[in-house]
Amino acid sequence: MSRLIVVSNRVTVPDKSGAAPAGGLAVALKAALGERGGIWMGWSGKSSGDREPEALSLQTHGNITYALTDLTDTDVEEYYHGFANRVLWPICHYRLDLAEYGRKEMAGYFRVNRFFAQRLAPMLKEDDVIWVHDYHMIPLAAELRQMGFKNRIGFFLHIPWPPADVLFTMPVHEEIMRGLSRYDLVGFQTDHDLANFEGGLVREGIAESLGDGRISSFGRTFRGGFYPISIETAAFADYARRAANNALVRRARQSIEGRDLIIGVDRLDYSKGITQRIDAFERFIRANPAHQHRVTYLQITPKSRSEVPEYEQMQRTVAEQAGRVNGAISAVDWVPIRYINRSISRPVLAGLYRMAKVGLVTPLRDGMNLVAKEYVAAQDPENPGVLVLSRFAGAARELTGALLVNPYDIEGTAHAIARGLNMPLEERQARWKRMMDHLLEHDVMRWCDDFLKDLTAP
Ligand code: ADQ
Repeated sequence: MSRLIVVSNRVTVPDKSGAAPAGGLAVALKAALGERGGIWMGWSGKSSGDREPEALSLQTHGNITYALTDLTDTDVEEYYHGFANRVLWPICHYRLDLAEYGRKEMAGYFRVNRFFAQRLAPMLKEDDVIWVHDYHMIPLAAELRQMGFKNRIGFFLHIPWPPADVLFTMPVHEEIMRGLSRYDLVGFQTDHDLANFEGGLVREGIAESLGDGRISSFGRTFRGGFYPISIETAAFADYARRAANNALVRRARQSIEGRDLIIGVDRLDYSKGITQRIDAFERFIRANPAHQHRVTYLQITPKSRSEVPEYEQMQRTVAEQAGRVNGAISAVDWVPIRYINRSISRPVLAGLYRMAKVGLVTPLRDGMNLVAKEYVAAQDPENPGVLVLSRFAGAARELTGALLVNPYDIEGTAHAIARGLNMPLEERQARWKRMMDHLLEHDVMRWCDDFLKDLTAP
């Protein structure tokens, strides 16, 4: 079996004990790398200031080598904050209004990808299979091809791919699409993303669909496919079952004093629809006086990308909004919204999901959204909660037992919260079982195997 080389912006390096990393993606990639032996390369997350980064830092655990590089301050600014997070992220999440184009940033993005390719090249063997992850690394295959590498190279995009009219607002859209055509397999989360990609290329007259996922474009034939990412379903369910004994989960249960729990868990990001969700919760409370005093909405939201101005602004907006709603509808003995800006360990998270009667997952746009899948996996089969899910999350294509909502429709979401809290047990069980059966079969290992099987197919 050929070695596997994984390249992604950030790398999950095991701690000194070699313990399994937290998070399904890291677990699945580590398993795939362990089976074949290989390298996981990416950015260390550190800056070398204005000096050229030193040689790769290599750490070997079993048959996996973790290869990390620092980046200069300028690289971090242009490639990461500038182009990846302020152009590609908003565009792929349909936020034309937030994209900030700058020639410097675009050039920095392509330059850093060339740098990654140059650092990776000396480690590559002829029959290595290379799997590149996410929007930070789109031009990597083109760089490697230019250096003469003929290896199988696959790409998986974790975020959505927008329709042509959105994508084409980006000045370098053609270079980006040419970059994707240098892979052998380009994987998206859903059939919608794949259709946007293929449709955009064909509409521009720069590609031909050859059927069966094969696309001919920029002088090459490659394949497109969709591979919905998932979680370690059985392991997560197990965490949740055992979480009843966790001291923090027990204290959380006591503290809600028998009220119904509604939970939201997201990185603080404008794509996640947090402000619309708080509005919907307020609307629900005002429209349903019988639920006043009887529900607690727990929103767990670790800060992310605080260096990017839109995110810094959002931190303030959400905190103010939660404060304002609490000020308006709390009583002396009831605070409806608990808003937490911290990361929570996975076992505790699993226990909190299980306690919640409603899981609110209402992004305005999301590649997949693993929180939706984790919420389902964590439920008690005898008494499962209800998932209220945005139709604009990739997960909505699979989780058909959820109450699907349009997150822009505040009243509709408020109505779904009420429906979830009042849903009879039998209906909850039937909806949950449909989703759980699907997730047990389609877990993250299956996602990884499916992608690699197609990438290595003759
Ligand atoms: P993200 O945008 O980060 O991922 P998501 O899929 O929801 O979004 O994954 C978030 C992960 O972080 C979940 O596993 C969740 O449990 C964890 N998490 C969130 N808040 C937490 C907290 N307070 N404490 C601890 N853990 C927390 C991107 C794309 C998604 C896609 C994934 C994977 O934007 O659409 O599903 O990659 O491909």
